[in-house]
Amino acid sequence: ARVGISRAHESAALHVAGAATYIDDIPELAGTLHCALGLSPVAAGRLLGIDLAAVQAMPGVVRVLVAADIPGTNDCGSIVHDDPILCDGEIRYLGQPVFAVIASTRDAARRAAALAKKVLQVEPAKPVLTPRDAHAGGHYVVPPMHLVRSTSGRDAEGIRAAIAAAPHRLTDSLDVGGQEQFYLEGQISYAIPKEGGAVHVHCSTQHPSEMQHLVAHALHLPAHAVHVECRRMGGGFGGKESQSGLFACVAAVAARALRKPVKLRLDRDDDFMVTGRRHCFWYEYDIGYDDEGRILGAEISMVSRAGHSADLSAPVMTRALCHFDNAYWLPEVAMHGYSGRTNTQSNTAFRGFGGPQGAIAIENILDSIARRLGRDPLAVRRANFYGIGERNVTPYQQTVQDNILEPLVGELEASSDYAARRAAVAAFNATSPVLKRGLALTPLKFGISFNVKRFNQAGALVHVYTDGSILVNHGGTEMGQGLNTKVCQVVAHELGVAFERVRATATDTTKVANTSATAASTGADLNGKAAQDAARQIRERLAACAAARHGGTPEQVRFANDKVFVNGRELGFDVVVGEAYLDRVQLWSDGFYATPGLSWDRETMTGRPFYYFAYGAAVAEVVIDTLTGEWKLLRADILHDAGKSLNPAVDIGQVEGAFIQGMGWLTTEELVWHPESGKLTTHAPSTYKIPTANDCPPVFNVRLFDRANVEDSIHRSKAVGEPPLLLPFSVFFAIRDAVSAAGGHRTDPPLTAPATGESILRALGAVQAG
Ligand code: MTE
Ligand code: LUZ
Ligand code: MOS
Repeated sequence: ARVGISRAHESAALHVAGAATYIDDIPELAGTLHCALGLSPVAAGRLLGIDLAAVQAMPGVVRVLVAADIPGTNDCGSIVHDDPILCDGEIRYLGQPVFAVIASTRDAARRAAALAKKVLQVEPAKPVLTPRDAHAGGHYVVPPMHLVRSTSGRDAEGIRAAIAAAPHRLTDSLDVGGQEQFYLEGQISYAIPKEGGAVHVHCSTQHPSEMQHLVAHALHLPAHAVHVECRRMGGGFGGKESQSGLFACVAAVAARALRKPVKLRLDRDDDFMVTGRRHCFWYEYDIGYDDEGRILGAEISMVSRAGHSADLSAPVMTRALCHFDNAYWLPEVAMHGYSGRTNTQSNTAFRGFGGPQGAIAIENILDSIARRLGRDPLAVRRANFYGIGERNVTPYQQTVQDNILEPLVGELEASSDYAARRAAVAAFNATSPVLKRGLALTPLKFGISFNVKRFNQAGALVHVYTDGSILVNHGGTEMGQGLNTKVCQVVAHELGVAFERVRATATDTTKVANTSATAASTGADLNGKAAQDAARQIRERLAACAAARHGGTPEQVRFANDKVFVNGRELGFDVVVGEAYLDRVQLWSDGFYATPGLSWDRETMTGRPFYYFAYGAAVAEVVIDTLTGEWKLLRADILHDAGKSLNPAVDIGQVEGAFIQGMGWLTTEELVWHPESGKLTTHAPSTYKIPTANDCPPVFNVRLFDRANVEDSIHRSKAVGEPPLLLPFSVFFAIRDAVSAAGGHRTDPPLTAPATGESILRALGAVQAG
């Protein structure tokens, strides 16, 4: 078998040797010019004019481009087309690209672009900066969404009455911050003009087909004249799903205008200032519950900070609403989602895509209910779990078919020694006045598929050469997650050959057309199936050819261990391939896959948006210093469901990475926009703190829950890219537990995320006062 086994990332040796080619490593063609963007110094207003001559006069400057120089459409919007490439007169946020400088060197381009502060004549206006202000003014990037479900046939009004009639009631609000993707390779595009006005763009992107379309529209070209290519990204995390578009378009417009290759590579600070990130959310909720902590009715409003344009904010909000249930059955629920329009960067996809923002709200609610009832939060969580055969329909009407919450959580509870450690934490806290420990177990359920049905398709192309080596190309992109490794494993398995025979090449719009973003964790599910389809067709042709030559039926021919077994004989794979070539058999094939069974009604927000669910759970133990607000993660235990994992080593890497990344979101990564100017003040690693290797807990037990997917996914595996980002909820709620302990568990801490030192001290102040 070539699947189900751990093997190193296909580029691991290149990564560690510094020999993997990223866009900026591609040898530059003679005559290559460099681009930098002039950014708006104000958050809102009108652009009255630009003193272009001053920029043009800077050393090394070849040309300055503005919106009017774009030959086609000035738009790089994803789904909704409301996103100008360069400012069209209306200033939407501080950091918005207004002009592009093309110069002989990158340094010269950047120096000239920095003149933006002086050469732009603007009439500033008062910016709308927070979700609260956007909501108060009714400013949204897409219409509000409502998802209402009642098992007793009530409407939203009736659900409100049910909440009011419940034995207990919880009315509260919560703030959860956004998060910068912080891919190590920043946004970059390198555009090369081709004959007849065509263009070839090397772009660090999760979505080459979208880049192709955006560039085609910007240049007013048919799609066939735009070639987009990406061998790998140095991380994407959702930040290169749509937002690589602006840079691809500017580089392509410049290359076309100057008939020279043009590279646009963002500086880290500019990357922060120009591009969006995870949406911060503000929630207000009203919950009715019983003595056991079971939720009887829930109403919640979620307001996100969408930024200046729609981008992916609508599907992000949809996923947030479809993950408010997380692992729990809600008999009566009314949810309202508002994507607030603000004069800030346009927020976008980030690992989890709204799912984490939806689910953390209910985890906060259950944690509060437990504290109010004086029960262990795990008992309250369990009391609300989805059932099997009953209490198993989600608010959006999808039946949860594959519920493994109880066995998974039970196994983790035992392996992490939860009960004994709960007692040990209590004993520690009883004698420790300053340091307080906290413990939490949180579960997750995450829906797999794009919640936009049409995106759930993929294509692949497999070539077998006459020497028996195999090249696979598919629509997915490699961003470090190991997609190419998995797809190569699938192809090697299908043809019964050694992994080393198979090579994956750059994602390329001229090879597989009309691809979807590599996103929603579906990369291996979709492209693995498409590549399997292509490889299977080649195997069947080889089998027919071998049987014709050597006897027996094609069905009896076996492919394994790099050999072909036919009519009692054992032949090398390359021998059979060579024979097939002589017999004029087609040795390459395309493959295609579309996820079955999906449906979604946008109006009623009901259907089956997800092919299946992935599950997981984590236990975290922390200690906080109640004088300084400092904290430390002492131990984390994780049990995560990757189905029958295609590659356990890669999947465990994804789980560990997502856990630490999500922990950063919920603890140290804080975004601050200046309340008057609207300037993002945290725009570099000096002021924005992501976790490092040192932040891994000293005890970090990560295991996969080895059980086949009930759906016919690729080799019964499950998608693993995003779901584990919800595992570090355990860290946040362990901190909340420790804060609560400082108040003698009498009150429910108003802890906001990220739980920075300041946030912890504020929450401590409240519990100690209460
Ligand atoms: N892992 C690495 N190393 N780098 C990344 O950029 N992106 C994540 C996840 N894991 C990412 C990653 C996100 S946001 C998604 S949607 C998935 O990988 C996409 O890849 P997949 O569908 O192949 O899992
Ligand atoms: N839906 C989704 C999407 O669930 N995840 C995504 O990444 C996505 N991207 C674009 C549109 N819908
Ligand atoms: Mo991932 S946020 O779906 O790119």
